[in-house]
Amino acid sequence: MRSGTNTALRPPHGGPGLPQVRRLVTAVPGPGSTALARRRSQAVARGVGETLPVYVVAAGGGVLVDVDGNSLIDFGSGIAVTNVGNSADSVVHNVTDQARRFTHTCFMVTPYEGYVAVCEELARLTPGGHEKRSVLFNSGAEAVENAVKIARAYTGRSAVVAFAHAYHGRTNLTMALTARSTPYKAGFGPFAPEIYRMPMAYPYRWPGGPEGCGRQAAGQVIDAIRAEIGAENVAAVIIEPIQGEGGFIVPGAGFLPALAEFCASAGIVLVADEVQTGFGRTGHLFACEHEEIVPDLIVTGKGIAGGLPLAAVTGRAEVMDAPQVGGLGGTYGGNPLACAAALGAIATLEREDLAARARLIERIAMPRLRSLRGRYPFVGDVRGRGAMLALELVADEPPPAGQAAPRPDRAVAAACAAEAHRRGLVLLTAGTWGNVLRLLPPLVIPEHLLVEGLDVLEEVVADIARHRYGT
Ligand code: PLZ
Repeated sequence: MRSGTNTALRPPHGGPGLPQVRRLVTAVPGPGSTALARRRSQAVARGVGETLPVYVVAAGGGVLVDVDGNSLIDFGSGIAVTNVGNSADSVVHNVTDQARRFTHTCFMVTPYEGYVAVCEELARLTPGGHEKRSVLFNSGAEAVENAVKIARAYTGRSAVVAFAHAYHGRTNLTMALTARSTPYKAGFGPFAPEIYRMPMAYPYRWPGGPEGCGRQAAGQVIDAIRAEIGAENVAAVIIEPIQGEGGFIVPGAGFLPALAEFCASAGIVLVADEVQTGFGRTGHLFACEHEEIVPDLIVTGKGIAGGLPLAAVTGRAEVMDAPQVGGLGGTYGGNPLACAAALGAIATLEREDLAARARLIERIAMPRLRSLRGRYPFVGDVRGRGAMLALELVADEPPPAGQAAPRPDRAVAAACAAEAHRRGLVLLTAGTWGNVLRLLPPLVIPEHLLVEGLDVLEEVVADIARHRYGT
């Protein structure tokens, strides 16, 4: 063991048995993490960002324990991955058991049951009673790319429509689909062609106000697709039913149903990217269910496998079966350990009705977030569903001419996140302008820790208000 790792402070295990407490025994980051950060800087490429440089040695329930013995409240779930909690018992059991049997064969060489079982579960759980097929991958980005391949193969068309504020990944095609330049795209072009970006139904910033936003935005998008691309040239419309990295934007009511209807009438494959919203996160198993839309293809990842790398494309059998034999795949896609983890995570989600837990988290957190908006003018908007909630922070001044909302304030969001980190709360930011604080706790977070995390957030917002605005 190299310097900086104090083994005496390491809990023997993570998982739900870890003490569910916020406990700071050093500054955050402490000396052990700081030593590891020095090693990192000499070994890891600087392009890989980091939110909070504490080095984790164990995690479970609603806490992350670092190398210095600090126990932090987790409002990030590793970016919406550990919905069932870190090292959940069912996941650990299934993965351990599978690791003892075999770790890899490649499903394209000699298959195994776990892959088939995960695809059966996806067919059962995703929206729509139609016949479905699935294909498994290693990451959300890889799955999104393959959804586009499948839609193009099925339609024989090439254009793909994506939206303002979208995030779909960091590979070449998914960078093209992703809206934000820095840090995701700057310097990495040229990007894949035939991607068209349309406005998003963003209620808080919609010029005509939130009420008409969904309907008006859908009208604009459909007109623009017809006039500028030609609906008959469009293979796929891809959308996050609640935008994630773009700032937890819940589309104005009616936007998704209108898009779904248009796609169906124009023979366009509607792809829902539920990589961040899926598996109970928003209070339903999938966010499409809130507006009762049934996408042709649904892309999942993150929460599917309790922390192991797995992602999928699931959809209508006739669409999914369009690519030729051998046209889809990859060495590791649907790796046996990841499939075993997914079967454990899915069983836990259902057995413990974690979608209902997400709704409970919303019921506890939302009123407190709303009261922050009532008290502090720089808290501009409060939004989200289930355990995917956010505060959009803005300048304490009127909206610029012609705009519906004040200027985004990235600095105040960064200050709040940094202060939360110092107090032992792992809190992430998001948004095209980096001005959104997002809450993504594991769905299994104990209620007392959720409340304590919200207390910390409230204290932080109050202190920042005092320092910046003297209120
Ligand atoms: N689609 C909707 O949220 C990943 C990315 C963080 P991968 N979001 C977190 C970062 O900075 O890289 C995401 C998503 C949606 C696709 C993806 C991509 O999933 O598993 O990261 O490839």
